[in-house]
Amino acid sequence: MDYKRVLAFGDMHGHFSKFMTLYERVGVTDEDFAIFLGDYIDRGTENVKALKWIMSEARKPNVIALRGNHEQMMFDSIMHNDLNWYFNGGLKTLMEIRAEVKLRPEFITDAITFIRERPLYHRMTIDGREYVFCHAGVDAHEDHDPSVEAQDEMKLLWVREDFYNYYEGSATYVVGHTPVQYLDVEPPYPIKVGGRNIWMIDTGSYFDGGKISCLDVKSERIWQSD
Ligand SMILES: [Mn+2]
Repeated sequence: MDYKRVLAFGDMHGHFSKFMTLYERVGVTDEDFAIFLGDYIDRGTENVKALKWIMSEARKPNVIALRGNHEQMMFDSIMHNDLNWYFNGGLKTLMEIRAEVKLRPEFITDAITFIRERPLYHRMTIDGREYVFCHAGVDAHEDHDPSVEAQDEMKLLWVREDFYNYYEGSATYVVGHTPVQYLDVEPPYPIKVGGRNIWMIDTGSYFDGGKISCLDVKSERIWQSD
């Protein structure tokens, strides 16, 4: 299938209204392929709205919704009593989920199943070039095998410097996870890391002046939220 655009969307983090300003600007159709890079929840005020929307959107045949480290923390908290989520913006999300479960008890099972089924990466050849979409990246530091298949889950979800300071592969990675503000990119805008085949498109939705961004990897055109 030859799609008109291949659209990658960065972290929304519970900023659902802000996300919708982006989504409307992009105007996704059935002729596009859309990949969401994860982190739908935490740090915003519309976490359940964001989660419900992506749970529904991900059923479309031309949409891939990856797992982010925040979905993983939510899963580990609910399934294994892991506390990490509470220190990373999860408490607000948990309160929203409790309110939703009062109305619709099956929501929690649906959400957990959704997270479990999320792929950690998506590989695609576009116009003869290889692309890998994942939440954080791969550990490419020294001894490590940098291929995406060789990585453990934690790396794909959490890696930062060991990816963008070391990766030298030919496949182009498109990632979220590390806001470009961490690399002093102001105003926030997706960047192609110098000399590396890496697109970083998390533009820090929850920071002051932060945005949510979308990249069409075919044309390298970029859209941003309010
Ligand atoms: Mn994130």
